[in-house]
Amino acid sequence: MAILDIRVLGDPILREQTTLVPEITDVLQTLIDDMFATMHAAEGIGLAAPQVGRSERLAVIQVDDAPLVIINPEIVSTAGRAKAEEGCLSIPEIYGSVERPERIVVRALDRNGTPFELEASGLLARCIQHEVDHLNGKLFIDYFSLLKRRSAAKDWEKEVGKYPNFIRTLEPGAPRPRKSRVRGEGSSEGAGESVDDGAER
Ligand code: K1U
Ligand code: ZN
Repeated sequence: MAILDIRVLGDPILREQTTLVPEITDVLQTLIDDMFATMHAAEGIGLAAPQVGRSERLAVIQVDDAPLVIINPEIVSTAGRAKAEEGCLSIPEIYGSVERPERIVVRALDRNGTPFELEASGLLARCIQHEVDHLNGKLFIDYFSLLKRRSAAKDWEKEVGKYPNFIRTLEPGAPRPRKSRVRGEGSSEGAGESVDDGAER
């Protein structure tokens, strides 16, 4: 299995729409295996194809012991609202609270091409929505208030230089540094640039 490079904020692929997967091939199975290996190496709980430079409508998720593959996913119903902190493997060191539906039903194909429907709540529901957003070119920072986006943009300016050509190369076995969180709504900071990757939203 290969550990793939992760594209970070500024790479245009993160803002592109994905393409429906027309058939399950051996090449796709290898991509799925590599995406799981990459997600685990990055200590994430999800990873969508655009984050590894691919345009297939596909994501892998592992919130608990059960790995989940969603191919051509559709969120068919939602209920409730919940706010919780999120991070993104494509925007390292930036965190923030996002309000989303608390419960969802997702319809997708599994890695064998078999259709399924899954009811999810809590962190699993949040992660599925975050990954489906990736497949639509949307990022969790898009939900931030203007003030918070500006603050996150300042923080990202300090980080982005670590990723030449917007590529994050993972070193196998190396622990991921954890530090700052995005400041809250009440922060006095925030008069900087917006989190600008050139995308129109
Ligand atoms: O798609 C990604 O960028 C992966 C992302 C998924 C995700 C995390 C948190 C909420 C929703 C979706 C991550 O795995 S970020 C790293 C992480 O493990 C994490 C960060 C904050 C809270 C919980 C987990
Ligand atoms: Zn993400």
